[in-house]
Amino acid sequence: MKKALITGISGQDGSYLTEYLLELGYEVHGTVRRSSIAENQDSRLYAIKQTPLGKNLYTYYADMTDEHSLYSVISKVMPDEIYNLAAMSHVRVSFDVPAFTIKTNALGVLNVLEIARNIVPNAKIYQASSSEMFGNSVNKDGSQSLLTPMTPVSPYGCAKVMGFNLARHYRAAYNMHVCNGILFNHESPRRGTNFVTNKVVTTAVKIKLGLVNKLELGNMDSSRDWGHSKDYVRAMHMILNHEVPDDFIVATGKTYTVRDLCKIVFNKLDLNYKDYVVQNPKYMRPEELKYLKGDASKIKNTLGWKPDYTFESMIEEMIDYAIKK
Ligand code: F7E
Repeated sequence: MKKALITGISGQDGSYLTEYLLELGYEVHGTVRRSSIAENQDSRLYAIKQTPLGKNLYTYYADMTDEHSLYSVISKVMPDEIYNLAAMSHVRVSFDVPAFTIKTNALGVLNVLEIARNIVPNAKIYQASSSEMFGNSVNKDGSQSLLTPMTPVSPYGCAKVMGFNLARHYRAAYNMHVCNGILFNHESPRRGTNFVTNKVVTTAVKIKLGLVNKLELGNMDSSRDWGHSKDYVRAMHMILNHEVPDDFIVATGKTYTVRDLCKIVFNKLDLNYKDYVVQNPKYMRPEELKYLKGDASKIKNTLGWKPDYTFESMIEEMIDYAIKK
């Protein structure tokens, strides 16, 4: 039985990746951070633990900034594959807690790589890199590719650039199997409701049910390339199991503004977003990443990856889930 270790297993991607790997026959181990609300720590894993495959799932307390805790877990599990997903993942919040973000998202990567180099040098390591690394760089054809300059516009983006470069450095310097997946935005019903897709979906559903009467947003003109987390965790596994360690972009190649998102979600509920959406400066960022549209041709051509979901089918799944909830 192959052993995978997922840092940040309780997040959106961690939970989908857990299901995917358990179904492939892996033993899955993961780190969770202590939170004052016990139920929040592993709520996304609760249902998985109840299934027959749940017996092959193990979780441990650890923190990316606490190298002792990472050392304990890695030396105990001795994983064949490490998926480094743990991060402070909210870009707006990274402006409020910049040092914490850098410690977690950049130095945390160093902790994992350095411990792996000493204990499990042959483990395959996946680093969760992000389209936020590109900042406002756009190629002439209107996309971001592997050659696009990285000019991050947030503490989150700056930290992710460091993690990306550390991953490449450990691959080159120590001949380790370390890969970067540069993932563009990816969503699902399990997305936190403080990210824009699920904020729009859950609030629009509440408006439809008469529970609230407005939706407060920040910048509605920024554009994002939104895919589905389930498709993207499948890509992570493909990237890691390619015979040569390498870097890949995972994206849909389609882009929508936040305004388009509102229009589509409210239309599906027979509502007009203009009647409910108001702007609140509280949700604006000191510097905004304006436009993302990823060029995923390398992963499509080299590994044969393609998404199962469309933007519309993803939004419909999120709306259905919010209504049931
Ligand atoms: O914002 C705008 C906001 O927070 C998307 C993370 O997974 O993807 C994610 O980062 C856009 C931005 O995601 C609100 O200004 C307007 O332009 O959903 P988001 P993000 O910042 O793109 C990347 C790839 C990651 O790696 C990150 O970890 O929506 N926006 N009004 C708003 N955003 C939020 N959250 N809330 C608003 O009220």
